[in-house]
Amino acid sequence: MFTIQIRKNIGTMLVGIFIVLTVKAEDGHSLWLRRETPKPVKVVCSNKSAILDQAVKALRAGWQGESGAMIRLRVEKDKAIKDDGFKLSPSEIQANTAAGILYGVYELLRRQQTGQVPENAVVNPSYQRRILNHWDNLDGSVERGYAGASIFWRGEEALSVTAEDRKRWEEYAEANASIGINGSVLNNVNASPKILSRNVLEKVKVIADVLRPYGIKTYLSVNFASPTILGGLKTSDPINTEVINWWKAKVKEIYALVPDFGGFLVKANSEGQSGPQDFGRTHVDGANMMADVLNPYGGIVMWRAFVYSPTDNDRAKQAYDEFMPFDGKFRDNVIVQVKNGPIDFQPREPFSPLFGAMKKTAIMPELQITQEYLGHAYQLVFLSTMWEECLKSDTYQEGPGSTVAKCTDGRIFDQKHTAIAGVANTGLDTNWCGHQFAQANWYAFGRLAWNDELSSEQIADEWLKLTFKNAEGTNSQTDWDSDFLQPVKQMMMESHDAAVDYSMPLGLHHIFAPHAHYGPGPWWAPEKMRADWTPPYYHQADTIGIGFDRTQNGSDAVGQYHEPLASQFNDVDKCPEIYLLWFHHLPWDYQTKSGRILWDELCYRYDKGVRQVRAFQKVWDKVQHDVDEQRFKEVQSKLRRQARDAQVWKDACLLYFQQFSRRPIPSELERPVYDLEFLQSADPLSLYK
Ligand code: GCW
Repeated sequence: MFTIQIRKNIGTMLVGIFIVLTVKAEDGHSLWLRRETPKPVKVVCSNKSAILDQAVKALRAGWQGESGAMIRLRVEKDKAIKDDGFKLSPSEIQANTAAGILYGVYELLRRQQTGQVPENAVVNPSYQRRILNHWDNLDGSVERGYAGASIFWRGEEALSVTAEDRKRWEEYAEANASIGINGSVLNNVNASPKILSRNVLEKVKVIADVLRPYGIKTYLSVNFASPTILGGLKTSDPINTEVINWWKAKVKEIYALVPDFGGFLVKANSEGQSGPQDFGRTHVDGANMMADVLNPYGGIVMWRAFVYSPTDNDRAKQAYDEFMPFDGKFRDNVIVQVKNGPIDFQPREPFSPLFGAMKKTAIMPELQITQEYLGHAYQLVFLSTMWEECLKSDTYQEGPGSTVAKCTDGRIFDQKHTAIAGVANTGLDTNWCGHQFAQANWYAFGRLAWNDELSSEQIADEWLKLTFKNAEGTNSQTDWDSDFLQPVKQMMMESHDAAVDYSMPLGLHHIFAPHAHYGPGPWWAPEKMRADWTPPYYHQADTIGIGFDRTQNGSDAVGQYHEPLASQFNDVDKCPEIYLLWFHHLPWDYQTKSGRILWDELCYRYDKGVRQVRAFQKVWDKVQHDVDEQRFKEVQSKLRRQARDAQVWKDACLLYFQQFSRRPIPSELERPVYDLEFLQSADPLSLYK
């Protein structure tokens, strides 16, 4: 009887162990770092440091190469290796820096996991600084965040750090390191001056200490009026000696806590934020003052060019008009941070004309990973194709081939620092990003920041393999490539164009319902509202036509582009159709490339976008057997909502614009299902849940 009891217990234990081993939850928390059981590997490392320890640990935890193989990690300078790049061979990773070794390790593991043949290679980063900008507020909220509260902050009064915080920051840091991200700005560009108060800085130090072993530098966004608001000075005038001394003391205090602190990110004289202009000074005065203060410590200033004011000047022209006269006047540790497009992270914009035009100023592109204008965490939109489109756009500034990438990554202009920023989409949600597929955008940002020539297709391919291959509870691996990888990759590749089509096709932009920037609001124009904060300013629809005239006869925004682009954008026959209504106001019966008149083409595009999302639903349902249950259901449910909301976009825009075009929706297309009155009175965020 005794033996029987023991047997029973062992039986129960075995069942228990079995369950623990097999049901590791696929909730998305492990991101693209889901791990197979590693094979043994011998690691020989030339030096010792916190970052190298991390590299060794990662290699052991993820090794999928030959069992018992030996890998040497060697920090030794080599001319072919740039910055924190590395040299890979089957048995060795060499780098100039410890961080380079860490990136080499992750590259090797990625190649193993995605089935790439490990080849000898020197792999160098495109940008030196590859930075996430967190729009996280000290109270724990995240501006334009859709994945839960801040991973860094939960109130000025709650600055304690728990073991759980540390664990999450470590996971966050490892995820970043694995894709080459090496900087984090910990707080919102709409910066609370309190970020620089002593007790908050002490927490910054703790965070920086956690991120450092993963090669990540810490940066802060600062409020230009801090000397007044925090320091009690009468002014924050950048040429005032007391103000300069205040910044000097503050920067000294920061470096005492965080010796490798990266520098400041500044949103000045933009959307109500204080800046040097409040004191009769210029962006140059403000940025250079901070740059001089940071310089002795090796810190940099990232000064944003996102500026526009309620003038008659076309909003799309303002950043260029304001910043071009300053070219060559900034210190060499100032980098001007420029959003990808001239307006504001719209679903599709032409590249900002500042890229390549400021030839004596370091410029860094700012991309938005969080999907403020592209469906929040409700919609599956792979942003890599949009960023690739921007980075590969030819500015012609230094002859053909002067792409945005080349103009900013140091290949064309000799600049001391190169950098790229992405506005993060992380939060406390278990899966970090709200939507399982939004993780792909974080991943893609890191990969493009590392290599701005990578194709989105390769990025999607890698991400899908790392994120979904051998998903828990699935076993149909035989045709995984053709059954899962190919169709899902294609869906990702088409998803941005689809979102543009069902929301703002043919160059339309900023026709959102206000504030939330989620649903349609082309009609929204309250009296006394600043015109450039209302959609009619951007679409300009009337009974004659639609679109913003930015030609030479209009606002002449085309004139900010280098030839041949200026002429190309100016000429309606040559303007790429994706930017048609961005640059032109055209009659409803204008003949588009398809042979259809503009109104009909608009109807077709909206309809196409909606149909594509319906097709995405089918693609996803078909791969059910290749995805674990939780992630399958989550994505399935979000795609349903995306399909409903795409329909709302189509109906709202077509029925609204139809009042001007006075033409029928082509009879072969699906009819609207919502009434315009209903959509106009609805709250776009709560309506379609
Ligand atoms: O995209 C707009 C957002 C603001 C944001 C601003 C900016 C942080 O609507 O929420 O503020 O741009 O980039 O500064």
